[in-house]
Amino acid sequence: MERTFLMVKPDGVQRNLMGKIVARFEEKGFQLVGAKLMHISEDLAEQHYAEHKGKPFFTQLVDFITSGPVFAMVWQGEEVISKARLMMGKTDPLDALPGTIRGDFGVVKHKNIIHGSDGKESAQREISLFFNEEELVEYNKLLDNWVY
Ligand code: DGI
Repeated sequence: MERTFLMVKPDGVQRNLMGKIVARFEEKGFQLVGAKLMHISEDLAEQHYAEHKGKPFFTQLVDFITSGPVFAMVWQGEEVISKARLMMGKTDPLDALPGTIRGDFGVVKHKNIIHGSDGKESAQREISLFFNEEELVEYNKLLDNWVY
């Protein structure tokens, strides 16, 4: 079963959106296998956003993601990587469709509520950047028989 890394960014935490965001993925039928509220160090932020190093918005990105606690999560499910991206909506909340997290809750690109891995490789890389194997919980839910 596929796994992805999702993170409620500092704006989402401050705006009390953690519960609503978790509920969307739970209701879809995906399974939460790891979660923690944490502050991101500058070093971790730079590693996480390494692909954006050198871009004009990089400093703003690192400052923002380290500006308050984030809610880091690992979710599991069929095609969860691409489907979570669909549920998040486009990067710029003004382009994100209503019904998506960014489309429903965000207004500006640099405060777009949620991060989600964009492929298998980044999911693996980001999960291991943020979580130890012992922090991820393997379990069965009876309800899964009604989802799958
Ligand atoms: O995978 P995404 O989060 O949808 O988008 P991404 O990987 O291209 O960019 C990572 C984050 O960087 C994004 O969530 C918001 C921020 N960002 C991307 N492009 C811009 C930006 N921030 C500003 N200020 N300006 C941009 O052009």
